[in-house]
Amino acid sequence: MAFDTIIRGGTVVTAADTFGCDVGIRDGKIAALGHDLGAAAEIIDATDRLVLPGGIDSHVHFAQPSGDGIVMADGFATGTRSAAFGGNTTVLPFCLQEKGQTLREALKSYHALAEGECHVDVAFHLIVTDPTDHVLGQELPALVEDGYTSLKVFMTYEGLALSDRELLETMSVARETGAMLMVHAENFDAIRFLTDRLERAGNTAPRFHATSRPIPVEREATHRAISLSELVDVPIMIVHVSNRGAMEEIRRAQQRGLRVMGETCPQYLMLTEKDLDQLNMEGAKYVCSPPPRDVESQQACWEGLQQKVFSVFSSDHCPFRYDDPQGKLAPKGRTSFRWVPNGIPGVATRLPILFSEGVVKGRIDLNSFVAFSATNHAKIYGLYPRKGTIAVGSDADIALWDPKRKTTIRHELIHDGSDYTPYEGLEVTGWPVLTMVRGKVVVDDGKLVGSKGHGAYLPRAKPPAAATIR
Ligand code: DUC
Ligand code: ZN
Ligand code: ZN
Repeated sequence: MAFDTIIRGGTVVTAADTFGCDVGIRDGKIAALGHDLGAAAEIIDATDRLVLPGGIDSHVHFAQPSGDGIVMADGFATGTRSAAFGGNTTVLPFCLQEKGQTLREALKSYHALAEGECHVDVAFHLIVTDPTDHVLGQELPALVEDGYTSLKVFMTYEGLALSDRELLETMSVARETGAMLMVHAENFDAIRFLTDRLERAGNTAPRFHATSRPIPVEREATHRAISLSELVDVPIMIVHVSNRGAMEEIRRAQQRGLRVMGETCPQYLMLTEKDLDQLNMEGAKYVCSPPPRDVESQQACWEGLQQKVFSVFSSDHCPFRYDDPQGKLAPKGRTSFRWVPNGIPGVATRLPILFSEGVVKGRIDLNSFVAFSATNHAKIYGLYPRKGTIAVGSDADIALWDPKRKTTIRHELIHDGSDYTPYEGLEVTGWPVLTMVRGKVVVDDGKLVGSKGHGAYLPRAKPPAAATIR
């Protein structure tokens, strides 16, 4: 038999092209694209289906420590399972360095949690919170060589935020090692100032989470991150951009020739701060940072995608259960929004939302959908061309989509560890009906057919996008 599997009769879509063709798969890789490919052990009929590169979600959080008494709703088993149901074949969760911990110690614990648990492939970004001389001088350069070729830094949060000096030092190491640097851009002091003032006035309900981190907080930090990266001459990725001000900062930097990239997420296209303003604690379901803004900000994020100011669309899946004292309804969170765990689930809904609201409604074309959902993630984070496209020699990571299927999003379709979806009741057109990871079908027509442990850890190359031009 020439092939293990042939996907027959579908329309293949890459970030560049759309064409009718069969896909021959052997040993987990794409071995041929063409017609009349001959025999295979298994034929998958893709008539009326789109054959897309499996989604790559380069911004998810699984099993991340999130504060006293708070437990993230997904570990690697449920998180990667939900990812597979959403048409994803690779995810990039974060490995958080806790204060006083070495990066190697942090990695050891995340690898132990992921080992044998994953349904889709996984690679780790590092989060540097304690940039000691040892971490920056020795550990980080060695880890980049070992395939951990991206890291995130925070400009806010107690225990996570770096000072400007620390940002510059960390950026310098990213530059010298060729790692991709991701920045969470919000001004810590401004948030603390506003939060204290709101609490003093008794404004503690979840909706004040949005009031405590308004647009200037994000815009200023985005501007500062860009300026600091310009001083060091290092490419950066501004993650989870929520509004026009921050988007325009990135656009201006790009127009000046700086290599500043941007990411936005479904919550900034679909939610607004009104979602946080609900009876009792219901608004806590939508507490994430930066917060959802308003309709004009949604429009700005669409423009950022349409005009390619943003290069990736990620979920920022950061799930907590709602009806749970270890989640959104933690006792302290009832006393103030300050203590409500930050983050919302979304790894399974990212792509159906972008497909329906973007492609079906004519805001972006199908090839851009593939670029935002897979190809650009692979290119920017050192996985291309093994991942992120449909080409001979690439891994057979494929999602079959029914572009016409109408679905009402319900939590029972999500298969994560949370107990709600922020998009409950949203009607979408287009749905991933089969997900294949390295030639093996893991989700077929709403059923999990793969098993834990098929997902592999992926060491990554240095991203060309992060290479310093000397
Ligand atoms: N930043 C993230 O990237 N995810 C969740 C919370 C946060 O602040
Ligand atoms: Zn962040
Ligand atoms: Zn995140």
